[in-house]
Amino acid sequence: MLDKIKPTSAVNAPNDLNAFWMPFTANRAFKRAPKMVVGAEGMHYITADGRKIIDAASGMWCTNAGHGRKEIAEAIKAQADELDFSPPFQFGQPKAFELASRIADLAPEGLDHVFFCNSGSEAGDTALKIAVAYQQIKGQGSRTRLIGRERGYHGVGFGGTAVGGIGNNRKMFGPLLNGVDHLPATYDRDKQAFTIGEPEYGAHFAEALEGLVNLHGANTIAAVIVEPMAGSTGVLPAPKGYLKKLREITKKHGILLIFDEVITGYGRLGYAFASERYGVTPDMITFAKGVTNGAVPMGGVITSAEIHDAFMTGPEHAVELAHGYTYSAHPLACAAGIATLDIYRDEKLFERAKALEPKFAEAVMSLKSAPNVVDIRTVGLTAGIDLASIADAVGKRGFEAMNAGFHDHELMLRIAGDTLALTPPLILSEDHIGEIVDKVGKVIRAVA
Ligand code: PXG
Repeated sequence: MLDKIKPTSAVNAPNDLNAFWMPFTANRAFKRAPKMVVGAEGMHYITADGRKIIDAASGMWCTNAGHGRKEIAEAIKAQADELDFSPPFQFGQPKAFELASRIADLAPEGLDHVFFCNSGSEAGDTALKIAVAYQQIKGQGSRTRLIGRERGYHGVGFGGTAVGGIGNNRKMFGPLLNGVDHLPATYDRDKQAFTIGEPEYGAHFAEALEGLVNLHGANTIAAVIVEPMAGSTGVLPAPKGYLKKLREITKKHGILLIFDEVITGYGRLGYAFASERYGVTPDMITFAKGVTNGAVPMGGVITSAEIHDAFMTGPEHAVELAHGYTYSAHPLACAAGIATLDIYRDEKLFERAKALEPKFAEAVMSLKSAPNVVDIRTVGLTAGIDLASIADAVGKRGFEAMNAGFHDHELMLRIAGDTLALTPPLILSEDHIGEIVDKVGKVIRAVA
């Protein structure tokens, strides 16, 4: 299929890049030297100038089943023909119920209900609002405080930005939400550098929650939200025992625990959800990205029966939760989601990720002695490689590495400052692992 895409035609390569204000992008640099893709299949993108580049990023942590999956495209097409749109408020369509049941089946026991939205950001804000509303319904209306974590990322809504802990994402946007606080990040390079999997050191970082409880009073705190593996900030796996400890402390104080599994969901860590890997069941899980293999926007929140049922009171004609989106459970997204979950099941992709994890980790760790590498972390089929920053130009080496990868080495990777993030589709072969690591090594040397 890739061979059939004819690059550089007027259709595939727009000649005016001015109008599109690109998200989270260095716009001027992009428009001077565009990194333009026009096609994709399996492990590869094809560029506007006809080169085939290997995708070490699953696009943006989305395409866990690889690109161009016919089964998903066909499901979307068939759905568009059959039912293009239906209102999600007060009316239903069968695939929404089917997909919700399928997702609940994959989720840890006790998490039985799915609220759909269209992105990870909406999922984060939805979970935070449900948490506050739940506390109110339970007669705990003073519990409105929300706790995130330094270096956390929960999308770009005002709620997600407020509980998020990446300074650059917050500093231009004013006071955000009132009544938010943050746990410390779980990273200590001196104690954790070059760890494969969960670091031995760092469970105690969860105890900072006791400090916040002392400071604010448990009776003011609605929920804590964390990523089981902080992805956007540059891949920080949870230390051993950290999530269990967080669960114990939240439970003890009547605080809800939300896992943001927008990245860790759908196989990234070798399980349907990271909650399963760690044997820790939160009260809510947020998801997005991999649920549709990135093919149609979709996100959602999985809640416990306890939370859902608390809302199911009052007169039957009344809306129980005044929240939702026009495109919640959009028919095309539901069709894509069902087809995606079929692929994950039939090709055993979560199991495949788990089986490949040690080989992937070992291969990536071979870059330890490459120039400027100051730490490498791996977990599941994900790795973060920290490069030393150029003095007075934090992020420049990472940015140049991403550009060198795309323009010179047929490699797509993600960056977080000077950290290179690898998170390939779960379909990759051992040969692909070798190819990716070889190319990353070349890129690291190119920006030395
Ligand atoms: N939570 C987490 C944990 C995420 O990683 C979101 C929420 C927000 O999802 P939406 O669908 O609203 O974008 C994300 C998104 C990167 C990168 O380069 C990752 C994300 C977004 C932008 C860049 O690692 N993750």
